[in-house]
Amino acid sequence: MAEKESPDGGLVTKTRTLPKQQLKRPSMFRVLLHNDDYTTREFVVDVLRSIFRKSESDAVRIMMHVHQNGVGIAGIYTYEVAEMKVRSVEQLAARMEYPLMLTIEPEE
Ligand code: TYC
Repeated sequence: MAEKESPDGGLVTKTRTLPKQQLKRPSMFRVLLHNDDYTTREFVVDVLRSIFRKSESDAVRIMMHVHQNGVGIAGIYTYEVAEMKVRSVEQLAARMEYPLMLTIEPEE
């Protein structure tokens, strides 16, 4: 940062936008899947496979975890991607009239 005399005799510090900001890792967010009594197991597995790109065995494991514990992690994404995934699942669930609920929470 260069310092020089300003016309009135005071010191002026020149500033510039540092590229550091752009290089920082983006904040990441967990998409949480919540249990309910009406959404079918098959639908939850399908959603985990199609929207969250899980393998069949991971999808079944996550669905069973949520079924037994009430909540589980569907995936971890930037906020924009997490929001888009939640919206996609909400549309699919609404079409089937399932009350499936998802939430987004910051990692850490
Ligand atoms: N509890 C549901 C049932 O027994 C299955 C289910 C699992 C629903 C996970 C939602 O996020 C969920 N049909």
